[in-house]
Amino acid sequence: MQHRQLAPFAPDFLWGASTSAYQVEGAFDADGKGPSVQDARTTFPEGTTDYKVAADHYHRYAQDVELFAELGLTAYRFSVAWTRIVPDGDGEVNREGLAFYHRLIDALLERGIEPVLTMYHFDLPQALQQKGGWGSRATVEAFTRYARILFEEFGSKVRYWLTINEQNMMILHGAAIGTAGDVAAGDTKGLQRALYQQNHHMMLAQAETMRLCHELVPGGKIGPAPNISVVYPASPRPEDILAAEDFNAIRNWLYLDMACRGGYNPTAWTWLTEKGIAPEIAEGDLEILGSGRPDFLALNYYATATVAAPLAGEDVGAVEGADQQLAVGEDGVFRSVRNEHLPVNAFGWEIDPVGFRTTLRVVYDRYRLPLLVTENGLGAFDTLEADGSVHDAYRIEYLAAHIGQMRAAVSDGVEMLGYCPWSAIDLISTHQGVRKRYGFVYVDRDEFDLKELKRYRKDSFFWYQQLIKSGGTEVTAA
Ligand code: BGP
Repeated sequence: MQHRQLAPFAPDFLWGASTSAYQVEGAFDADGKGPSVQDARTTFPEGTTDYKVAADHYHRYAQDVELFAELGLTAYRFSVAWTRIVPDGDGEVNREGLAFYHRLIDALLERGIEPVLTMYHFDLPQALQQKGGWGSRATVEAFTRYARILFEEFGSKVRYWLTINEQNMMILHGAAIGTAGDVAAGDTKGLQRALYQQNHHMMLAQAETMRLCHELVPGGKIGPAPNISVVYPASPRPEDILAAEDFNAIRNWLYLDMACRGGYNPTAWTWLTEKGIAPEIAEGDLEILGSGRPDFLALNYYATATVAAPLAGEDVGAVEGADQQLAVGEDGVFRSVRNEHLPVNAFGWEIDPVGFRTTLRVVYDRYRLPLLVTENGLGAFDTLEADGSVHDAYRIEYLAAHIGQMRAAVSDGVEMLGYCPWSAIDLISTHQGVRKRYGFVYVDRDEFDLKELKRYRKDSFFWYQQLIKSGGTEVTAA
């Protein structure tokens, strides 16, 4: 649909940016913090850094918040490291960890920046992982207890809460993200069965947490934060369309149906049972799953996926794909294909701004809840010039195109709460090191040479600053 005139963004639309604790904070063992699964990782892709220092935001948060204020952010989406609050996941509470997030949140509030708090972003306490991680029901209890601590501690300051970041990607791509634990070593079917049991437990934890938020935080709003993008059929062939619907159910609706409707998506459930990888559902689980409801839906969007129906008996490749955006295949269900209509970035991820509009519309149509974009952005190799500038016209072009399509979605009738692109500041990628940068602010360090970790404003910083000032109406490419 072409609009004769585009609708404006609401005056209270949240213009934000995102980070996650383990990718930005560093200070991996400071002030009583316990190790997370990311700290316990012993292998990293060749030539890439670990997360020990990251962007050192833990020590430099005050300076970083100043930069966010100068950028004009009205929201900042960050995650709390569970291991700073409860170092072993279910034991003693670490006051120093709580104090750090109080300082951060207070600094944001003083500058009129709305904190958007993710409770868990890929960094399960290693002590819980050693006791079975999400495969164990005890982790549901540990998470709910941790959630209660956060609500009681920060409930008077934080209005927007996110439960679990990209639960669907932890299930579909856990090995690449570093969250799959030992199950990654198992056979394919055993691996999938273990992962979907973990998934079931995370769903329980999420439902309990959403219920708890409404009980403990007056006026608090909470939602899930999966990675959602519509799946296209490779052709108008009916079999391809069915394959796309199947992958839509497995990739997207399984997660959102559970969060919003409290039950398993029927297509996804049929696939799970037929394949023999359905989770065990204990007595009372369905009541718990039905008892939590989100107030909004957060979603991370990078690009769409495109799939075809597999040929009879075709081996469609590994179920565990290379990373979040490089799609997987499922024997007898779908095969991923490259979409020739879309360009790709330097890391092979397709770029699809129109797919962003479609995704927002489809999700809003299905669930009728306001949407908050909690990630979207371009990973690229940036160059710091001798004069301290960083010319990232490619990032401006990417963001401008996506914000333009988001405005079209608003004009289509989608209720949008805000937009928090990835990332506020350079940080460490999930598995491609610091060289894959997303930030508005450049952090001067290499994979193994930390230099001085000085901050520099990129061209995209000044561009986003202007855009925010204009209320999102000045969406111009570089
Ligand atoms: C999302 C994650 C983020 C982030 C982003 C970019 O899946 O929620 O943590 O890293 O993707 O991915 P990458 O770092 O792999 O480029």
